[in-house]
Amino acid sequence: DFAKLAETFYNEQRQRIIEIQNPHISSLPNDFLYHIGYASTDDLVSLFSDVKYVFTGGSSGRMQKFANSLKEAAGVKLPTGAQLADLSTTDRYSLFKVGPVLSVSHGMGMPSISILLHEITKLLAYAGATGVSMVRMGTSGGVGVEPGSVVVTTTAVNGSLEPFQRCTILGEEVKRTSEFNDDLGDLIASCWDEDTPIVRGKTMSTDDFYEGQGRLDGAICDYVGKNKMDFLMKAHKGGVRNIEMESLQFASFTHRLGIPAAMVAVALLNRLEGDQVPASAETLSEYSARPQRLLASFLKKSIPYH
Ligand code: R2B
Ligand code: URA
Repeated sequence: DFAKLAETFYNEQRQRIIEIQNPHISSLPNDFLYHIGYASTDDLVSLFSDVKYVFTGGSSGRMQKFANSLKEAAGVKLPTGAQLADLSTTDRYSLFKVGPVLSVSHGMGMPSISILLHEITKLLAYAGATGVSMVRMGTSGGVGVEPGSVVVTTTAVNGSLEPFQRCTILGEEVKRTSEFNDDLGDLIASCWDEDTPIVRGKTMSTDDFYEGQGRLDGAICDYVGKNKMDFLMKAHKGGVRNIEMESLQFASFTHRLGIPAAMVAVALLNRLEGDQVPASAETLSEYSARPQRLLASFLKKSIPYH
């Protein structure tokens, strides 16, 4: 149950500092975190040393709404009339802080979330933050799950269904493991108390929404419906329950640095039944509020363990 698992998890994490694995960094007189608009010589300790969670999702509007919805769970009460400000000084990413939580947008796709992860991680390392966990919340295409289901990822797999990311670095291919932290995933999943389904499973992460995810409705398609279904069924048989575009990068980055991370995404549709995202704006917004409610409930239960 939550209490027992949380006790163990937070005992292990509480003292952990963020270790940047780059020997060159320490010789920089100033490190400009260009895309979020901070520098290592800013007073990052007083701004960010109390951060325990980075909750990140694609769109800035959603992350702002989410930040506002977390005030109660985070035990934060703003003076009447005050509002959370976007702390990013650029318009690439939005960054909101609610007590121990950073609610930050990452844009779409792995290149976008990669830049954010490098800079937010350095920011928190410079700030001296301890015991930080990271969670991506998002939307996805379900594979053999009911639309509206919440999927908490075990392992991210690439578009070839392999449990690692292939990165090209200095012209060479490097493979990085893309596992999430199981305890964090279990803790989060245990907080769902609604009747709609929640599942643990693998997430396939691709560099494209259309051909990369086996859709038949892009502007280019050189395969037929049977090829698509064969592949999706193979993915499903291998344990894949949803498809999106960032978890592989997110898992490989956090795994490499030893930062506990989890990934929570609602399935907007079941890809075994179609490709178009059919639901009304109202349904879509209700679906995408599910990961938010789950994380708010997780946060509320977790605060006493910090
Ligand atoms: C899910 O939704 C977006 C594409 O529609 C992408 O950011 C993702 O991972
Ligand atoms: N996001 C994706 O990447 N794929 C989907 O099918 C839905 C949302």
